[in-house]
Amino acid sequence: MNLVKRCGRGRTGGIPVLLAGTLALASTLLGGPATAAPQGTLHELAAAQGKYFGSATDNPELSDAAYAATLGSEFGQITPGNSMKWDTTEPAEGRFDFTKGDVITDFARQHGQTVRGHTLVWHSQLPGWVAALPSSRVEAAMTDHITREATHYRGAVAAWDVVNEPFNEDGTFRTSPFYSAMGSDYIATALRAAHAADPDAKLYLNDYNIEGLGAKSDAMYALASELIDEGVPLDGVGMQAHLAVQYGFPYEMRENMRRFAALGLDVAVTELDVRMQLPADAARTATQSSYYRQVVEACLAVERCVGITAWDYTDKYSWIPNTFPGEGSAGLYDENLSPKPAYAAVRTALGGEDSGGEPGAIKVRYRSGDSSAGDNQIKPGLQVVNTGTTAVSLSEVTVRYWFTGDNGASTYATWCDWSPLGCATVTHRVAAPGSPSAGADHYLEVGFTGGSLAPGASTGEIQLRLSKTDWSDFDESDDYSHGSGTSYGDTPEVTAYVAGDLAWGVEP
Ligand code: G2I
Repeated sequence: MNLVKRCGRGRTGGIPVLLAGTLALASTLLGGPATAAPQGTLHELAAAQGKYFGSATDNPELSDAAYAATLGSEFGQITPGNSMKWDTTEPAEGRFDFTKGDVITDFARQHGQTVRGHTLVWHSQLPGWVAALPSSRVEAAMTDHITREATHYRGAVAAWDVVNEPFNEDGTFRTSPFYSAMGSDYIATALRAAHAADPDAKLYLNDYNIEGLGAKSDAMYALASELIDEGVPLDGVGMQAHLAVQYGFPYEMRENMRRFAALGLDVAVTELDVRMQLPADAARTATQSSYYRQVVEACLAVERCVGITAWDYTDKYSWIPNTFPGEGSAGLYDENLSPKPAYAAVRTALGGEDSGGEPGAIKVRYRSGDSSAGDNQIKPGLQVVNTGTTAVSLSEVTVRYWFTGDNGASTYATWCDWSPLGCATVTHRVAAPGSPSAGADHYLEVGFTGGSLAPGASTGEIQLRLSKTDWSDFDESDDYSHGSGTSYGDTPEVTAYVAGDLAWGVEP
């Protein structure tokens, strides 16, 4: 839904006008019920879009009646947080115990939920006896474990995280008893064993920090491509999505999902939570809501994204405080099992475009930093200003400065020369639109790794620069966004977007 009324193109006139939606957004950010959000549980809203919405759970929590009631009603899928891990299911070699996992699959059956099995092969929560095996015995132990467990849960588990967390942060394979014994072949061996035991289950590789484009997701992509080429049974990739408001939102999550989908794989968001430094405050809470919302939007935008699982849905049973002291508040519900603003944000996002979401009220001010419109560099100065009444999460904001590449190289270098935010916070790249228009066959896209813009606040000046890689000259005089003014003014020819929706200006 484009809420920006397209006005004249003059540099002084034609300031875009923001239309409705403000009330619903304000209510969402304040944590009240989203005014225009449709009825239905998170899972029902997701199911209406062809996805599931689920939660992790664990055996001790199920005795908490209020917790179990919401788990059973609001969510259409559950993942056992611990009950199907190797240390629980085969604590001693050949001694299998599926009692805890069975409680989870029973709960799911009683509540009409699907189950993601988690996890067959993982370096962690692995009983000591596996690491103590001579490497010549590891493969047989692994295939036996997979065979027994996947056979036991046949029919009760819709998808398996067959191998969990195979990569280091730099994209190299993580060392584990399996990798040490078999090299990376252990992954194909594990997938084949799982497929033999349960040919109907969807088989996944699952990892964290692979939500955006980067070295680790490149490694997962390369592995998945190779496995597919070799005919290894692989159905999907799980992106855990343990996010944190103090870090940027995963870079190009949608694009990343799309490349896995293009391999013919399903994608699932398997362990979503968004932690923050405590105490939670308004800005952190707003950023958290926007991260949750962006994950939902990414999944909705990619057909092969099958669903989202929160890890766990409530702060009451979150793993975060134990692992990251001083951090928490990562879930959709608070410790008292009350929904948080993030819950409303997820509902709004799941309700689609007509549920009252507003793209955010921002404007762009621009000045030319160029003394010459005919030299080999373009030097826009930009400011983003929040013109609304609620905080805007900068990680959702992108700005496009439109120009023509003219003759010479069609590859570019871009720089942030100065910004009071710190240039490390500012991302920049040159891209080409699907179809070029007059004065605009390229644009400089500026984004932010994080931060929040309070109502009325400005990012302050961001001094940007770009050149072609062959340093040939531009003719900026006909560029769509180019102006010659050297002091800042509102500029609708420099467009801005919030969560991908046009929020300011007029596109060429
Ligand atoms: O660490 C967060 C998740 C990252 N991806 C894989 C997931 O399997 C992992 O889940 C968490 C569970 O949510 C925690 O509940 O995995 C942790 C262990 O790696 C789990 O924590 C463990 C505690 O460390 C143990 O002290 C405790 O005995 O949970 C165990 C059972 O409550």
